Amino acid sequence: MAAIRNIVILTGAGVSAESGLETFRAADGLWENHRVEDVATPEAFARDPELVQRFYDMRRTAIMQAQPNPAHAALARLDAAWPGALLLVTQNIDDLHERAGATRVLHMHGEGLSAWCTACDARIGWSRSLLDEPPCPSCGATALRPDIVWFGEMPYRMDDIFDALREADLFVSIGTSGAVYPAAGFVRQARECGARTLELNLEASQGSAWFHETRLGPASALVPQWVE
Ligand code: BV8
Repeated sequence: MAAIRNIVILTGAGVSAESGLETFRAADGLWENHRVEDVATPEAFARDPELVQRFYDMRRTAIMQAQPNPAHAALARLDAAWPGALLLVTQNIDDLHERAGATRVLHMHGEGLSAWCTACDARIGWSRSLLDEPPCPSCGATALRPDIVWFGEMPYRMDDIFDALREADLFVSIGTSGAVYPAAGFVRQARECGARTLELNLEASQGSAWFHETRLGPASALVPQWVE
């Protein structure tokens, strides 16, 4: 196999499942009988901000109560030891990769522990409720929203991701159903640029056909096995 220098890793909700954070599919994509796609949208926030803020209050609390699992720890070890390029793109809004020690992390769908001031555009580390419409610490406006990429919104740093996919020798997808774009299309882009593609997941995903190799099982077992 050709030498591997540049690695792109994509993680989804499945990598945090064993940390107790519910995946989107596990709840049949439902929260309080709402489809997540109907709550995680700018339209929902405009229509019923209180509902959306409660959704993210719940997510923020769950994130703070969760601990990294062996999959996060193994990826952090790889990140620290890997001499070549490594980009850990996560669709997750939790900070478990960072709390496990990973540094080359890119949150393409935003972060649950961050608030976005739509008045001054500041991103602020935020761990408490936004329900009471607190003023922005930077500009004082009551214009804070969850720093989350909702459906219909452009994910963060797509240029950096596409650059990394073009240079990748290895693309590894961990714990994602391959249901949401543009993340679900990364495997195809990487493969078409010559990367070897590996999927580590509990079950086959919508993108499995695009992977040279798929290993099925829990991330807490598969990821340390692959990293070692
Ligand atoms: C965009 C933040 C364009 C929110 C998220 C029609 C109308 C509108 C839009 C669209 C449409 N059709 C298509 C679209 C595009 C849309 C999309 O793809 N929709 C889907 C539903 C069809 N995408 C977008 O809207 C994106 N933006 O396209 O913008 C644009 C262009 C120009 C200018 C402006 C805009 C934005 C998408 C981002 C949405 N935000 N997250 C929040 O978290 O609250 S997405 C959210 O859902 C997650 O971040 C994640 O990405 C996704 C769920 O996916 P997974 O992470 O894979 O989780 P899931 O539960 O599905 O799967 C878990 C997997 O793990 C399973 O396979 C399971 O087997 C496995 N697993 C479980 N346990 C374990 C395990 N594996 C290992 N070990 C275990 N223990």
